[in-house]
Amino acid sequence: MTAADTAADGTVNSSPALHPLVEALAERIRSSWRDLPDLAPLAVEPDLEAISGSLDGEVLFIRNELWSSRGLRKLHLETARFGLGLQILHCVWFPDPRCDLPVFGADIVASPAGVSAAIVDLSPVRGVLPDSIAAALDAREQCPYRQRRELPAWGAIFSPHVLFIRPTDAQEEQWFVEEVGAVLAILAEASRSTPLLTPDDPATIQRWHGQLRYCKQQKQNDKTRRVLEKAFSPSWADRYIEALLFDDPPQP
Ligand code: BLA
Repeated sequence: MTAADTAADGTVNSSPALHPLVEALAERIRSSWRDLPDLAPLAVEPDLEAISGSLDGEVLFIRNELWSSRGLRKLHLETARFGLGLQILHCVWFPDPRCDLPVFGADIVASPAGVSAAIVDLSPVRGVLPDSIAAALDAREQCPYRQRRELPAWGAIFSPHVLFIRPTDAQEEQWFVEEVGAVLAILAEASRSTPLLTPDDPATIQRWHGQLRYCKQQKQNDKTRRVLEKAFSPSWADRYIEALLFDDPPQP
């Protein structure tokens, strides 16, 4: 147990409770990667895997889980609490550029005032989504969420199927979890059957450039950087973003 696990009033808090939506979505994501082909843990620098401390008198922690599987080079799930009750679920599945697959991304921002942002997308890395994936996304039933949100300018990387909402009740939160599960099932299925091209194939190189652009655009989200800078420091935030969240994909 570390000092961070004991609150000022002496109560012990070894695993701070996460918002039910963050917890439920994290579980759904873990169960989605469990039966992917060739699933293997991905090495992560030990000081970036589990991070704990305190901020605003609250326990602060980050948990990072990283895997790879056939056709997907980096499956990343981060669950975190950053002080003043701010909780984040951040998840990106980066494809192997040899495989014609989109990037899966999801983010949840929750605070004591409620969930302000819930987003999920399969984002194209060559202009458009593969036809079979677009058709599968189109075939889903639409849920009548009450509050849809506008994307920021850097969000031009997202597909026309992006879902960006502020869930207004437990029902909508449940729809969102189901929807992420369905999107991941579409990607998981495609990752089993999509052929792997050679590293020097022009299509591989094009998709690698698409992932570089995805990371570049995500790094323009100042809201993420600001939270990390306040909880840690500007240089720590920079390393975390550049080395873990949106590190440039290695050349195929
Ligand atoms: C917004 N992201 C936010 C916000 C915060 C964070 C505080 C503002 C909340 C709001 O607008 O309601 C913070 N997000 C974080 C932090 C991490 C994080 C600290 O992931 C740490 C890891 N962001 C992503 C991914 C997507 C994403 C993968 O990391 C989408 C696939 C999207 N977050 C995203 C978008 C916004 C957002 C679109 C709204 C930005 C805006 O409106 O300007």
